[in-house]
This record gives sequence, structure tokens and C-alpha cells, in this order.
Amino acid sequence: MEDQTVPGSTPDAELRFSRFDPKDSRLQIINDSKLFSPIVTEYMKKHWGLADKGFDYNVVAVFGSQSTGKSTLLNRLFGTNFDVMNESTGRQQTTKGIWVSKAEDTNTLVLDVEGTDGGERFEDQDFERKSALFSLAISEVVIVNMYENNVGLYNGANLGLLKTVLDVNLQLFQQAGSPKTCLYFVIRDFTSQTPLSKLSETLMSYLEKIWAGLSKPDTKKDYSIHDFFTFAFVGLPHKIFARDAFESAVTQLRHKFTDRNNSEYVFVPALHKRVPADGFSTFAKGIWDRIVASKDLDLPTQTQLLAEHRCEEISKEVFEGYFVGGVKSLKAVESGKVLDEFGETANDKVKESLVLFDKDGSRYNSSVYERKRIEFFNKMATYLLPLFNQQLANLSKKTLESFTTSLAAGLAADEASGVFNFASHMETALRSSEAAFRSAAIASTLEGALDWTPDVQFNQFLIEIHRVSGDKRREAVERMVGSVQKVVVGAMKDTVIAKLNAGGPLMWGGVIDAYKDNVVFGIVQVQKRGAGFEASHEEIEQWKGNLQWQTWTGLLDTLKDETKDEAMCARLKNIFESKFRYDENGVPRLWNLEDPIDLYFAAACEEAERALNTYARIDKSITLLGDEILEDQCFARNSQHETKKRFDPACINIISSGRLQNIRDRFKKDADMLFMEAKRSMVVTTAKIPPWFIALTVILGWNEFMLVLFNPVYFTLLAITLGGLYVGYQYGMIGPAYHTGKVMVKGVLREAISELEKNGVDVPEFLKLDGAEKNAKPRRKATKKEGESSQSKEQDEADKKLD
Ligand SMILES: Nc1nc2c(ncn2[C@@H]2O[C@H](COP(=O)(O)OP(=O)(O)O)[C@@H](O)[C@H]2O)c(=O)[nH]1
Ligand SMILES: [Mg+2]
Repeated sequence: MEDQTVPGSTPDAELRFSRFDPKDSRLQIINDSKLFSPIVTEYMKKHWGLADKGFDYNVVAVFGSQSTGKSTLLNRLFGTNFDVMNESTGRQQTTKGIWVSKAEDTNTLVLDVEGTDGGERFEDQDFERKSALFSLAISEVVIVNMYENNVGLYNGANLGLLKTVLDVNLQLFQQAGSPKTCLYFVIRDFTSQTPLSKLSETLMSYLEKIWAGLSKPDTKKDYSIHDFFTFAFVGLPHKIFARDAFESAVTQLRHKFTDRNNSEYVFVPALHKRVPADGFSTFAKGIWDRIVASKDLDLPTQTQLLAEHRCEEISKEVFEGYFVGGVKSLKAVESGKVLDEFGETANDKVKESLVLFDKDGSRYNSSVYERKRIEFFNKMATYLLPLFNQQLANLSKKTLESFTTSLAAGLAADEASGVFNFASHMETALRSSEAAFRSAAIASTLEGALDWTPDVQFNQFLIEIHRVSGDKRREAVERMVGSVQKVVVGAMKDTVIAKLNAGGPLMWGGVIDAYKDNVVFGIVQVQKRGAGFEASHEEIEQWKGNLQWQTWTGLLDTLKDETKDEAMCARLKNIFESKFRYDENGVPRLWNLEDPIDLYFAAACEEAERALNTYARIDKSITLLGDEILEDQCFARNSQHETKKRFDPACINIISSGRLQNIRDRFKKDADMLFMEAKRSMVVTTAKIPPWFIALTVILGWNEFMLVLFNPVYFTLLAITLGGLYVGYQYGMIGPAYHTGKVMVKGVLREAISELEKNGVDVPEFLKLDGAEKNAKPRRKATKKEGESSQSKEQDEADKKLD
């Protein structure tokens, strides 16, 4: 509701003026403060039901002097309820202003102008002029109400009003071609004494005179009054003195205003102001505002302004009331979904919105309406565009995913079969993805929206697809080359280890052959598999270089592992032992005193040293290693590695000289130990118990033997012992039993000796347990000095005796 204050009126009147009254269908469209009603639209809708009638309505107004029966006439003609002066109480106070009501049976808006008697005050003249101007501008028909006896009075109020009407008209119509207005003269208290034709002639001549006397602008000098008006005349007999005649004349007149089929029907289409009913309020207000501001009126401009305004309003209404809700479902694209129905929904809703817009908007000024229609379409398209772009982004993502999946499936099948067809998988996936994207994108576009093009996203999509397929191809190639490398390096490694373990003069030849053979095998594999990737020559060369490099570093790593200090020591020890401890036939040697052990030792050392030198370096002259492998192919791939790992052109060092010395030292210790062991075993095998010692034992132990043989207890014990020994021997228990017994006996002996010493008995030194213990292990014995050996022999004897 507009914020308007009504000067000079009571708050009550103000309230009544601006508040919708559901009980009263009459509306004061302009009040006595010259304010325009804010609730016309509401009346159009709720009371009069005209809002959606388009052009199917008419407007009629009346003007004339005060109390000439205007309201009475309107009520009779249109079944309205305008205030009428009460005949018995005399003149009643009627609110000044312009009132509107709808005809009872037809879509006609009836305007009743309540004025004061003309010529009173300037202010009132001004209101009258403005009311006349307003009525004329918005009505198709203006009823000019006058008494017959006033017709001839040129200076009378009626003709003064007519002059005003024509004067105003001149201001209004600046261009020809606008709809004409019908001035319908109703002669009240018509007596028929002067025929109507005569009266109308008189009136017309007055009107022509008035028209001629108006100061017209140059552009309108040549126009006649008939270019802007049509005229009609009717006489109504006296309402009281010729009641029946009055009634029948009114009835006849009513038919002319209400019956479309009447031959004199008043509201002919040519009179229509072409203002659609829903725009009536805006139109009327625009006119009134201009009148109040006393600006020159330009009806065409008004209709254009109206069209602008209304079309804008209609588009807003349809946009907010229908379109936004209708396309709400499309917002789902914001969650990343691809909506199959996107295009269909968008197009449907836009079309339906345009139909709604057309329904009301098409009635307005056609050029404005068409422009506004385009604007409305663009508004909807602009609203949908971000959603469309989102839809395409989602589509791009989804299609890219299916592309990746289909490519990955093809690759997986290739990897399973070992036959690679990457290029053809890529082609197939690309073609179907492109088609899927294109068709879905086109289906999503809005017809007629020229800036809705999927081209940018499509190009972006293609770039993405190529990036993805490039990545996939690289990964697949890496896997393919990697798997070939793994097989090649693995096989090479196994062979190389076997060759290294076998040793010998042909070792390096075998190692290098293993390298070469596997590289060649790998290159064939890579080339075969690479064909499916449509790899370029450079690419294949790179793979080959890579493969050679990997195999070569694999070889070097294997050599490094296999020639570590421990491994080398073990190897040398093996070589030494096989030469030193075994004879030519591989039979272990049993050392005799006469064996030339030092010679064997020297020969074995020499053999080990020779082997060590072989392992230490690859001599190219020995291995017949082609330069091309070492120098060109191996290092072609990466110059970084090249600078790091370039070899002496004559040989390749596997073990550095520092490490060689270390290995030699460690081996020397092992060899020395083996030598000493050999020496000792030679002593052990030659050291036998002499016969005199056995004889001495028999003599010294004679009494004890006899005691055992003749004492039944001892004898039984001996028998049991012998039996036990036999059983132990049968079950291989002698060794463990021997050791257990020995330990026990030693314990007892220790006890006994300490007991004897306590009692002052002088125990011989050799029986002392410490000495026995010290010489227990033959290995240690071998490392003892010569002088100690006899003592240890005696100890052994003591042990035996105790056993
Ligand atoms: N003489 C005469 N009086 C009429 C006629 N119609 C209405 N009246 C009376 O004129 C007075 C004014 O009527 P009203 O319709 O209020 O006039 P308005 O002020 O022009 O609207 C009332 O007393 C009516 O009864 C008519 O045709 N002839
Ligand atoms: Mg009246």
C-alpha cells in the first residue's frame, strides 16, 4: 500500500479511502485531495473480477453539472449503486472525487465524477478540468449529461465544460491514429418540442466553433474534431413528468450500453484504449500522476510506459511465481549429479513461463512486449546457465570416469593375456565417451539460448581425457616394462649366482652371457608388447635403454651381494679346503707324518688367491665382453649414472683393493687354522699307547682284577656293567653314557682327592682334577707346547683307569 497522507481529510476518510471494503463494490479512485487510490488492483480482482479479462472490458465515464441526475442515470443504465441526491431531503453531501464501480451484468467499469457546480472557485475548476481530462484519457465513452434547456446556452456551465474537454483533448492527442473517444450527449428532460436532430445539430455547431477557437499546436492544425471524437445524441424525457417515457427511453439506452448485439452498441472495438484489464490500475495511475503534475499528456508514450511497467511486472510474477519453482529440481546438479531430464525440464519450464507471460503481456504495446519477452527469456536463460554449466561439469566428470573404467578394463584384459592393444582400447573408449558427452550436452541445452554452448566444456573434457589416457598409458607402459624387467633381472640373477658359485676361468664369460641373453630376451619382449601401445621408435629405444640399465644395475647389485667379504671368505675357504683336504679324486686326506703338508698348504693358498683375483675384477680380455654393452648401451640412458659408474676401460673392478686385503687377511686366519688342525690330527693319529704301559697296568692292577673276579658282589657288578655296555653298544648309547659317567666320576674323584689331602695324604700331581680338566680337549692339546703333551697322556691314562 502506498504511503500517502491526505491533506485536509479526516483520518477516518483517509482510512476508508485506502482500505479495501469487502461490502462496498464502489471505489473512490481519486479522492478530493487528488490522490489516486492504492487499492484499484484489489478491487479489479476481488470485487469486479476483471483482473484476468484482458481486453474484454470497457470503461465509461460521465460528466456534467452538479445535480443533473448523472448518478441516477448511471445507476439505471449499469445497475450501479452511486450516491444519488435524496429527492425528499434535498441536496445531500456527496464526497467529491471520482468513483468507480462495475456494471451489474457486463464487464464495464463505470466512472462517476462528483464535482461542485462549475464556476465557483478556481480550485474547483481545476479539479473539474483534471477529472474531465482523466475521464477522457481512460474511457471509451464519455456521457455528457445536460438539460435540454441548457443546450442553447453557449455561456452555460455545460458548454464551458465541453470547451474544457476539447482543450484537454488537444493536449492529450499529439499523434493521430490513437483510438477515438465517443462523446455521448444525453439530453435530460427532453420534451421533443425541438427534434433531437435539431438539438444535435446545434450542439455540433457549437463544438465545431469551440474546436476552431482552440489554439492548436502547428502539428495539429489540420485535424478536425472528428479525427479524435465520435458523437452520439439521445434525449431522455422528464423523469417525473413523463415517467413511463423516461423509463422506456432509459431501457432502450441501457441496451445500447449493455447488449453487444444491439445495432447501436456503444462499445465498438475501435474505441478501446487497448489497455489490458490487469494493467488498468497502473495505466490510470500513470495518467492521473501526469495530470496532477500538469505535464503534457502523450497517450502513446503512456501506453509504452505502461507496457514496460506491466510486462516487467508480469515477467517478475511468472518468474518468481512459476519459473523458479518449476526448475527447482534442476538444482540437484549442484550435488554433482548428472540429470538426464535437465534439458527437457529447462525447455518445458521456459516454454510454459513464456506462455504465461504471453497470456497477459501480449496485450500490451507490441514492440515493448516483444522486447520484454526476449528480456524475460534471457532472464530465465541466465538463471539456468550456471546450472547448465554445472550439469556439463558433472557430465564431464561422469564420462571421464566411464572412460577411465573402460580403458582400465581393456588394460586389465591385456595384462592378463600379455597381448597389448592399448591404442585400440583408447580409441574405442574415446569415441564412445565423446559421443556420450556430446549427445548428453546437447540434450541439456536450452533452445534459443545462443550462449549456451557446450564447446568450452567439451574442449576441457577432451584435454582431461587425453591427460587421463596419457597417465594410464604411462602407468601401463611402466607396468609392462617393469614386469619384463623383473623377469629378465630375476632370470639373469639366478644364472649369475650359479655361475659365480661354480667359479672357474669361464665364470665371467658365463656371467656376461647371462646378462646379454636376458637383455636380448627382454628387448624382444618389450618390442612385442610395445607394439600395442603404438610406441614411437624413440620410446622403444628408451624402454630398451631402460631395460639394459636395470639389468646392468641388477647384475652389479648381484655381483656386489655375492662378493661381500663373508661370502668371499667362505668361497675362498671352500676352494682352499677342496684343494688342501681332498686329493685329486675328491677323497678326504688322512694325514700321515710323511705327507708334504706344507706343499699342499701353499698350493691351496695359491689356488684361493688365484680365485680371489678372478672374482675381484672382470677382465674384458678374458670375458671377451663387447665394448658396446658396457660403454654405449648400458650408459646411454642416463648421463648421471654414466659419470658415477664409468669403468676403467680395461677391466671392471668388483672388489676394491682395500677390501681385497681385508678378505685376504681373514682368509689367511681360516687357512692357518685349517693347517694347524691338519698338523694336530697328524700328531693324534700317530700318538699310540705303548705296550710297556699296558704291561705295567696289568702288573700293578693284578690284585684289583683278582678281587673283582673272586668277590661275588664285584663280579655281579662287573657282569651287569658288561651287560649294560653290550646293550648300550647295541643301541648306540655308549657315547652319551661315557660322557655322563665321566662327569660323575670326575665329581667323585674331586671329592676323594680333597678328602685325601685333608687327611694329610700326598696326592700325586697328575691325579689333580685341574690338570685333567685343562687337557680334556684334544683340539686344545694340539695348540699346547711340546712339553705338556706327556703330562696330558698320563692324564688320559688316569681317566681310563677311573672309567
Ligand atoms: N428534472 C429531473 N430531475 C432528475 C432527473 N434524474 C434525477 N433527477 C433528480 O435530480 C437530483 C440529483 O440527482 P443526482 O443523480 O444525484 O445528480 P448528480 O449530482 O448529477 O449525480 C435528484 O433529486 C434526482 O431525483 C431527471 O431526469 N430530471
Ligand atoms: Mg452524482
